[in-house]
Amino acid sequence: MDILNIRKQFPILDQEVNGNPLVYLDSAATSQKPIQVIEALDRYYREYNSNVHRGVHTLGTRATDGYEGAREKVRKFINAKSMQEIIFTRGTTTAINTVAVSYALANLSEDDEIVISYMEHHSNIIPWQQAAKATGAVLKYVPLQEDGTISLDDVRKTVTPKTKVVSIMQVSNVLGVMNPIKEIARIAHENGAVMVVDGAQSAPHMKIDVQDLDCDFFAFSGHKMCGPTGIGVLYGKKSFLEKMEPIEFGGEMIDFVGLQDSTWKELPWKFEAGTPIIAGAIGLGAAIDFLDEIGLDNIEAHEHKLVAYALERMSGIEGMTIYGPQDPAKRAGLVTFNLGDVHPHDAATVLDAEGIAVRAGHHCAQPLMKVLNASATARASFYLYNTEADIDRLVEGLVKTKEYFSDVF
Ligand code: 7TS
Repeated sequence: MDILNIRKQFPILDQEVNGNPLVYLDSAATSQKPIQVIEALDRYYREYNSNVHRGVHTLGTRATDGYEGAREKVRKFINAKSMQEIIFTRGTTTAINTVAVSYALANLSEDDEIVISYMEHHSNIIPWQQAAKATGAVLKYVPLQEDGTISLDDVRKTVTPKTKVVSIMQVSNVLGVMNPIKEIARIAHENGAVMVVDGAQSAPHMKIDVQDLDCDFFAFSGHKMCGPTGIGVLYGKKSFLEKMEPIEFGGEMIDFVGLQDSTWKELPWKFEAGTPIIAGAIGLGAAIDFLDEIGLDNIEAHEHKLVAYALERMSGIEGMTIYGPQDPAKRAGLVTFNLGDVHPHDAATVLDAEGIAVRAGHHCAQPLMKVLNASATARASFYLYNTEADIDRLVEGLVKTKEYFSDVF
């Protein structure tokens, strides 16, 4: 991978922040956008902005082709069988909420179980809490091992024939852990449950094959994979989606409308009420083209090298606590840490003064923070445009942070 050439395609990276060259280490929150995506959005608005699926005029046809063409790119990107299984949503959060409302409310009742894990993002906790409250189902958590990983033995102990839904993240946004989704899906299916995957932190960074994973639903966000904000995807197996009711109603999703009753369009449009996220989908399509050209395997290998280097360099700083597995082979491209008793917000503020962007806080994973016994942590997350030099700058910044707060060491 020619990183310098890749970096040139991200105009935002070429700037100074607080008098220092920007080091962007917050891609797990949202990734930067390459010029190809920015230009695709620009072209859409300048040349063929129009509503889709209606009218016969030329711009409308071009917009429809762009929107539906993006759906086909997504289908191929995750190897879904049919474009009917690809629903555009606002992001991972909306995708998981759709399953929790449309599938869980209709299919779960008292004493049924929903199984998630302690490492989940709030977006994969609260929709299930709400579904449990509404149906009387019990929400259960798979515990974590000492190093933050999930053991399949624990999954086998937690998932029972009463379990109707298992919903687990593929990659943790805090621990960097990669979960064995294929094996977890097998356990879910052996017990008659559906498998939902939160792919927000995996789809941008590794090859996804939903047929190989044999998951029933898979959710991800465009903005974490070089695409625009406001667009995401819910993949669902057609056999489930066909039986599910829409959660939003109105224009675009209907077939016939009567005074008292209406019928829905076929998949996937019955789940896309109202004017859809046209520019977002077109931008996501451009992001997929960009990522495909570089190759997800290359991106994953690059991030693996970066995380191994970061773990080695950062663990050399005295007072550093790194959360999650210390073995780089078990991790995706992010490192969550605390530096002695320095509050992570203070550490992030000192780093920001050096032009280094990291995230600090609970990372939308409060139950996990409890398990880690930390009220907050700082996180450096990597993507295809980061380099070892970025990590050197981070380490220098952390050494400065330590000096600055030397009274707490
Ligand atoms: N699931 C995981 C694993 C995530 O990391 C995130 C966002 C979401 C779901 C929600 O995605 P959204 O696009 O619908 O908002 N994670 C983060 C993060 O780690 N820092 O900022 C957002």
